[in-house]
Amino acid sequence: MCFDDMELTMEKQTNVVEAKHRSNKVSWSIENLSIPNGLIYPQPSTQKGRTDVNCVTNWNVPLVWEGTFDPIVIDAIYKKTNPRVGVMIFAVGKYTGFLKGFLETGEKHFLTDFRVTYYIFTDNEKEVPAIALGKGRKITVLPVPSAKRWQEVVFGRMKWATITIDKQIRNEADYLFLMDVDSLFHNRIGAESFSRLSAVLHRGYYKNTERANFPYERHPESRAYIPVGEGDYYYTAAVLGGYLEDIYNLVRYCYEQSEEDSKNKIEAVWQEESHLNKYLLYNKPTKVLSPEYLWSDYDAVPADIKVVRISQLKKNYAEVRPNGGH
Ligand code: UD2
Repeated sequence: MCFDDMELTMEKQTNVVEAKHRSNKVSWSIENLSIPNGLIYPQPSTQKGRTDVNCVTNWNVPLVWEGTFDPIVIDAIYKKTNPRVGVMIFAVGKYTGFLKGFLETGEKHFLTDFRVTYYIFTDNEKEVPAIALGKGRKITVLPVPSAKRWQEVVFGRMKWATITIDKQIRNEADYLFLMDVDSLFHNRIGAESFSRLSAVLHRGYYKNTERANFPYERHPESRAYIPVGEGDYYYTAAVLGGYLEDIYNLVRYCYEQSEEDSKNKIEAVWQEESHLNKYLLYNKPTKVLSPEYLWSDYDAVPADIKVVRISQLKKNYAEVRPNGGH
């Protein structure tokens, strides 16, 4: 390698966007794709399948839509290793009012045959409702400070998730989700959502938006900056999942980058979602979930969304957020 090449390689290395303190611990993983003998399910086809949407990314991982998996087969594969699933949800201030609906519908539709712990981060433990939970499922309440601005809460999710994984969750969960609480489950979310790192396409930008128009952070001063001309998709920060250590690397990255911005008095345009989008551009998810995995009651459901699995509720922003506003 000549000197110029070496310089180029070194420059490239310093440009790598990844968690500074990457965890290299081994977490639970899917080891093989075996299923129990005698499982009955329809024969899969090599010719028929979804043709109205793209079911694979250009880095060749699945883009998951209804009709691209068989729930019986995929649940059987993952059920075998019986992962301990954690769901981190924040309910700070008035958002505790969303817990009941989220948990009750989660019990009907979310990984129903799996072990699940809902980690509820809240400033008001008394408002956590008592919900009848299925076998192997529980709630753990984690206190966090109240906030004067909603922006503090959404950024704080990355901070408190990082701290709490280190302190507690690492010993209790194999697979972790981070979800917005102001939503209801309407249909199955199962093992098809599992992968090392699974991210959801934001419903607002998934089919008709040029990447130059994605709401990425465009100020070069911010650590979340993505130049025009780059980008795959725009992902929502409202639903995320992955192996524990992969989620840890992601939340820690977003936390540290937003701290850097804050030292420079910068707040990225879509807060933690902007940092998340930067991370996922350079650390590609191993599965991309269609907007079936987070729709919104504000929007009509188009023909390509055959099943709404979770939908964000309409909310009175002025009423629920400590400082109002959109
Ligand atoms: C968008 C994103 C959200 C986040 C936010 C950041 C979608 C569908 N949602 O949502 O994930 O990236 O923008 O700008 O893309 N929360 C509280 N108390 C508060 C405020 C927020 O507990 O006072 C929690 C709660 O879990 C809530 C979540 O933070 O579900 C996201 O906040 P939001 O729902 O107000 O943000 P929203 O809907 O604009």
